[in-house]
Amino acid sequence: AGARLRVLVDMDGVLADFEGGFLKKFRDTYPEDPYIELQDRRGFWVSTQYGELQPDLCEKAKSIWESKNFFIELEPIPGAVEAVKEMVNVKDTDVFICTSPIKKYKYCPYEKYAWVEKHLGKDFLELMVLTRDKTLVSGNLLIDDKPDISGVEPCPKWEHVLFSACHNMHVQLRPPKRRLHSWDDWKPLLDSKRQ
Ligand code: DGP
Repeated sequence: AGARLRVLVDMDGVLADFEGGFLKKFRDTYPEDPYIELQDRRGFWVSTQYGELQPDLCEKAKSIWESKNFFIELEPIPGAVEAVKEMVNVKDTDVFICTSPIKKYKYCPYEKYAWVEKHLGKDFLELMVLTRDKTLVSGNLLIDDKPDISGVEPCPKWEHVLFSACHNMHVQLRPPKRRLHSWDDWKPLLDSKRQ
């Protein structure tokens, strides 16, 4: 009672449609090459599965998200913009956007800020946390589509709730780990952390 709830929200796959944006640009850029339908995606790393399909596709996949305008042009995940805009106004709740930039830094970090300003507004720039190690960030809840989140802190205080995405649909979670199936269900999830 009296305590505030701190929610960390991931960007790619949770707020921004990385997988959909990737597939569209991959097909436009390499129309002669095979590709993986979203329903056939397995594993978090896109380049790994493409490399298994055909060795040269690993580098071709990377070239897509390393290109200018990839991150800024991602579409929002359905319901995400509305949910986060509402979440920041929930009583006793602090929201941060916690995202790992790719190591090729020419465009990605800038475009992540630009995306947030474009879709959520200037005030949300205050809430950005860019880190390659999310275990360093303290919070009560981390909403993220990556099944395994690790780093230098062995016991992060947040509960990682897996946001469902095409690549993690078939991942079996070990109890008590749970999912957020879509942005339709975010309010009961936050309420469950307050009790
Ligand atoms: P996050 O969702 O915050 O954990 O960030 C992970 C980033 O990595 C995100 O921009 C998606 C991107 N990504 C997806 N697949 C691959 C991959 O195969 N290789 C690399 N380097 N990045 C990938």
